[in-house]
Amino acid sequence: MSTRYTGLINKYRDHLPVNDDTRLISLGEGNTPLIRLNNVPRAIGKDVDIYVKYEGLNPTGSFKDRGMTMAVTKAVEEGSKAIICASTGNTSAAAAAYAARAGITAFVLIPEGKIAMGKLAQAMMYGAVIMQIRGNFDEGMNLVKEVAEHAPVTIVNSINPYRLQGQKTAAFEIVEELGTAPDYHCLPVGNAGNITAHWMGYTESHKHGFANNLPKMVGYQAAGAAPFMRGQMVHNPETVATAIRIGVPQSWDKAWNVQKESEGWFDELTDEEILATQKMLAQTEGVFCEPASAASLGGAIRDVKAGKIPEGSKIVCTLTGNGLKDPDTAIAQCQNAEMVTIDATLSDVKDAILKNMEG
Ligand code: AN7
Repeated sequence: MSTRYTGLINKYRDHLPVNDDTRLISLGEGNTPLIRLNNVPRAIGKDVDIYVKYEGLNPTGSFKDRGMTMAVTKAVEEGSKAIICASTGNTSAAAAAYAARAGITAFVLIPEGKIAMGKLAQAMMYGAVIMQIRGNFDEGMNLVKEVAEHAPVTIVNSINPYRLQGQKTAAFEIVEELGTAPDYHCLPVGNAGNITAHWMGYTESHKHGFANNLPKMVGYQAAGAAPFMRGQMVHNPETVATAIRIGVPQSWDKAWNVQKESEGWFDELTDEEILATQKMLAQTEGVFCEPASAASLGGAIRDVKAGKIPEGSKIVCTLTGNGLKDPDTAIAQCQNAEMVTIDATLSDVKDAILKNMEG
């Protein structure tokens, strides 16, 4: 029997809404590494197990692939010839790729000038029809909902219930690897679809007896785009973490239920904290995530230090997207990087080495 990994729908088909005749639209998504951090717990001097689920290693570089394989598989099964989404970048990249794979059209609405360069390159390269709107994600989302009533397109934002079905499989993978659910699961929150999907995954794992515990779910937002902290929608969201520059979360009620049921909480981080965490993770563990993703780890570290997450805890932080998606923000943060320009001579190279070995 072949053991070739062919994507998360095939692996978890007994727990997903497909049957034997369904044509699966897959790029081998899922099965991402759960990396145990070594240097971070040591640096903060706390006895905690912190794992990062590196979703940036999905085919288009973010967790969106988990939901998109499912949403596009069902759209094709139902006869749809086109999909549409509003996006801060990653959903558009995933929609474009899976539409290409399926041989259908992807329409994507993105906020002009506010998506990371790698994500724009992806949407262009995969051949989506791109509509840059003079407006933000929330305005784009409203337009998508409206136009879907007038045009033959399937919405593949996370209001499409198949998206969350696909995304719940990240929790299945974590339970399989740890043999249990973690004590705390921390995620960045924008539309709050992913935190909702993970809770679905954990509760299903629990119901089927794969895990005998449930995690507390903790959601971290960027301070300039933190409706869950304000207790109301935010009308002009702003943050360097453009992926989560969202003021009107589409899974608002669902995420509040997750918080209550799991006995978790929401919190917020400043842009400075987000960027500092992104850089620290790259430089101390060799893991490069995008800014939004770093909110999960930055928040977890702060809550561990404060004792809100007690010592002895097992913590999983989802790193939702790959750092390569946003090279501009990365380079802008590293202006003091150890980079020198020298002549192409042995002596200059040797001098540079010796100078940088000092101390
Ligand atoms: C890297 O692509 O909403 O709370 O349009 O790209 O489930 O919305 C992206 C969201 C976290 C937030 N991290 O997840 C989009 C979009 C990254 C993201 C989130 C997003 P949700």
